[in-house]
Amino acid sequence: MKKTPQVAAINDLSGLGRCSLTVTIPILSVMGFQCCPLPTAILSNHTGYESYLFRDFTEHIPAYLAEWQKLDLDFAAVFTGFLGSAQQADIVSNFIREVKRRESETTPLIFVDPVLGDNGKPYITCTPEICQAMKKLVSQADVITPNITEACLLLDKEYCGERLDETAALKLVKELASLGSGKVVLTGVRSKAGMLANLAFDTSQNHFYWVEEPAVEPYYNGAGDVFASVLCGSLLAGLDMQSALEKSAFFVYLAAKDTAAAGLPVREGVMFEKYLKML
Ligand code: PXL
Repeated sequence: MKKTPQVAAINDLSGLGRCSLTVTIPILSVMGFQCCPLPTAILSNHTGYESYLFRDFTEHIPAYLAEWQKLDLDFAAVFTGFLGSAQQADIVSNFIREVKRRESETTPLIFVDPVLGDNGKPYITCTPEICQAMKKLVSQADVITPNITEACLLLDKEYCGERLDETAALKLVKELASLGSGKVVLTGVRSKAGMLANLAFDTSQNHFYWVEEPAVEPYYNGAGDVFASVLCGSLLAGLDMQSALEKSAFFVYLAAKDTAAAGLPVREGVMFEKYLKML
């Protein structure tokens, strides 16, 4: 019998606020993957709340990975998100190199969500050193999924706002592609009034993809993590980029619409649970 494909999910564990591992684990699981978490940090709740406990997990990661390396692991993908320290980038980068080196039936997908900030500002724990270190992971990725804030941080550019037309968005994704990842997905583009676009550029095919959904206001914390998790699962399941983008954007749209209708606090994230079965 074939075993369930494993995905190493390298991200923080935030107890409240639906983001990172608490989003990626259920989504990848329902899509048929065994999600193997490596926590980068442990938080009581994400950094969008006024107060939270934050414990960086860096010092434990080498020993954690050493245990994994004793086991016969064969990851179908490595999914990375929020880093707890700049040092983690080196450790995770070595782990990715190791996963790529292993003999396997299929080439592992290296999926890097460069979680650094939103709305023009870095998250409070994302120091300039972490922003720099994230470039290393981006250069090893097959797919990256920055929002516009993260795109500007990765490119050392001044924040250009969320409203971009197709020409400006294409220019930005091509610049991001020059950082080394094969496929660049740019999320959260305000394309025209009332619409939210997610787009992608595939370097090897020189192809540009564009998917739009009605924008749901407000924009919920962790919505990017939901989008990236569905996209990763969809690409792993063999969907082409256009279909994978459509599936991920539609899923976030439906769940966010429900969350807005229920009038739930933005910081609690997207109420996606009841939609999981459609994945
Ligand atoms: O959703 C991005 C994210 C991930 N992890 C932590 C965060 C945030 C956004 O605020 O605080 C800990």
